[in-house]
Amino acid sequence: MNLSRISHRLAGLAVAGVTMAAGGSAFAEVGQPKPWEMTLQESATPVMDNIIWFHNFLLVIITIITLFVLALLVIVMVKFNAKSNPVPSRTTHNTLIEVAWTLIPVLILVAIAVPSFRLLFLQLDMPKADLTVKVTGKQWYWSYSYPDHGKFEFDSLLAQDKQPRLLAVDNEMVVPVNKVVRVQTTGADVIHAFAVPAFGIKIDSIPGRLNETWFKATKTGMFYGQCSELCGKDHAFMPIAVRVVSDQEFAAWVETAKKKYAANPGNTYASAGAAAQ
Ligand SMILES: [Cu+2]
Repeated sequence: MNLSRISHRLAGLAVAGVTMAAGGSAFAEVGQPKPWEMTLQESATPVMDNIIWFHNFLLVIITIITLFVLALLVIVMVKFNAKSNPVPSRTTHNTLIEVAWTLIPVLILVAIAVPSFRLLFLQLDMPKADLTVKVTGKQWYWSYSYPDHGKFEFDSLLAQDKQPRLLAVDNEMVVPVNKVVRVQTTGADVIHAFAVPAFGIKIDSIPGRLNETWFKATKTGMFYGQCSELCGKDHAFMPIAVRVVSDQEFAAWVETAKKKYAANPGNTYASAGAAAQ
């Protein structure tokens, strides 16, 4: 193949790539799954940055260990089978090897434990929160309230006419960017779980209990999650949609939301449901 044909090919591929990117633009966004995605969702918080780093770090270690064990097995099968090694050695002890196979795994476990605990503390040791959002899991939708910003609560239900399919909702949870958001969650009926992959959060919403987690979104945009605890027939149809906006947009949204949800019939339903527990 001569040079001009190669460059022609490359140009063709580039055009195909651009077309695909344009066609898939509805999916090629952060905060939601992509077709043929093999890795974790792109991170939007410091906690998720750490989770991704830890995941990749473990992947390297586990790959090296697996290849090493595979190599040992292959050596044993080839070199020490009955045909090629008819008279087996009667060795029973080897101090150097025994020390090594005790010490090296200990060192590997310590190397895993240190970043693992650091990540756990990062997740569990909540920084000072800039705002609190209370999330209530219900069969089969979520309700959000903002106790720091007045008394309004609204329901968030799957929106069948919106994209992305099965993830879009009618009323999104809205939070400001680069702010520590404390999520307090509970269940009104059965156990649900509030999970947003790009934020690295997943926490059970349990009736009669208030669980807490936090996130600090460093990017604006839409981020989607799903209920992650089997909670009944419409478990798959109670998505979580979080819109991360600038401070000004958030303040404006709070003002509209206060009016919009002031007479929310969902509020009375929600409080009746909570009182019935
Ligand atoms: Cu649920």
